[in-house]
Amino acid sequence: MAVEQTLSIIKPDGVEKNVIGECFRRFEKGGLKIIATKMVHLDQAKAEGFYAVHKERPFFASLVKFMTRGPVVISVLEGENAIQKNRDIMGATNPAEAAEGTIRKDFASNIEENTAHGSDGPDTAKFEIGYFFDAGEIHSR
Ligand code: IDP
Ligand code: MG
Repeated sequence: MAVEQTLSIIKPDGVEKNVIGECFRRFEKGGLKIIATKMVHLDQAKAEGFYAVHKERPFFASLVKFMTRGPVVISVLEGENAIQKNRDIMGATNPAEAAEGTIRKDFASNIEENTAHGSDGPDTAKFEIGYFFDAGEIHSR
């Protein structure tokens, strides 16, 4: 299994619920390393660009409004099989379907305000990491 990097976002609802540390603890306990992190308040253009793949979906405008309502914590996570591992730690998109002990099961309010984002594959991870971080801000170790 290869060492991978993936993009994580603790969404505005997660920051509001004050569970940044709890999410970080779960990443680290799950074998992932935080190799870059920052708190950012996304503006509309930045959020729209990030979710451009969803621009035709009915929930796009609402999603962008949610993602820009307060600060988020954006991180790069590194580890063996990091992309899938992060998605396992987050749980299913819809918290009603998320497994016990996952971030979304424990903290998400609904399918939109679902506390965490994680890249869904190697190409997406590469795009998403580059969308938020310069190479010099990432500390692989
Ligand atoms: P993912 O975050 O689990 O990869 P995606 O299908 O890529 O899920 O959707 C991106 C984000 O869009 C979700 O995390 C969630 O915030 C929002 N979203 C997805 N499906 C719905 C929906 O049916 N209604 C409202 N928001 C949604
Ligand atoms: Mg996705």
